Amino acid sequence: MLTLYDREASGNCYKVRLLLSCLDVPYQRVPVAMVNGINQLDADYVKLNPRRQIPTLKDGELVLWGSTAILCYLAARHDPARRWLPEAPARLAEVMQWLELAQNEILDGLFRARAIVKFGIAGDLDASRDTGRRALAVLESRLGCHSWLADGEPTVADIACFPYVAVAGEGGVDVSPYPGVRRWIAAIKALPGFVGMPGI
Ligand SMILES: N[C@@H](CCC(=O)N[C@@H](CS)C(=O)NCC(=O)O)C(=O)O
Repeated sequence: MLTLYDREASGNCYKVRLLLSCLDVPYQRVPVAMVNGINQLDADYVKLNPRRQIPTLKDGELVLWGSTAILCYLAARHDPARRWLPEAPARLAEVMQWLELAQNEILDGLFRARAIVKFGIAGDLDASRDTGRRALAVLESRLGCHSWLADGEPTVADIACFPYVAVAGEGGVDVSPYPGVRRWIAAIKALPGFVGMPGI
């Protein structure tokens, strides 16, 4: 049985829960508490994840940290048709391109703005909101004329970018000026196996 160390309100953990649900893979959850913006971790957890972050996934002896690595592992391991993580070089690279956006402008912008507003984490709120809007503009450049980020069907790119876009309003960033992004949010919510998180 897979074990996911996570927290309900964490979008990075929710990415993993969403893919696991879409793939219909069973798993157990170990909740990690946060106090004043700091994960409450014991020494055993830090051995699993020296970055002291969540999510962490355990699959037997294999331990993985970082939502991107975990999503790619799960898609490669549990989707033999490789729809969620295509193998063709150009399509794989397109997926990676959006995974990069998810780990840069989306985290530096939408994630951080929400963390500042909702969890009192330190940071520059205006700069984070500006970065978040830049991320939304990049997404809109694709989603204004395509259904999905990397191909004609959903991939881990969509799963990785979705959570902090869907809760952008919690950080004071409005998605209404981005019609392609709004349509894509609705399309993800309609996926078989979709599960939400608080705020979505
Ligand atoms: N790049 C990492 C970011 C993970 C991350 O920032 N996790 C947050 C919770 S959503 C965390 O554990 N923050 C506590 C910390 O960084 O000390 C990923 O995608 O998994």
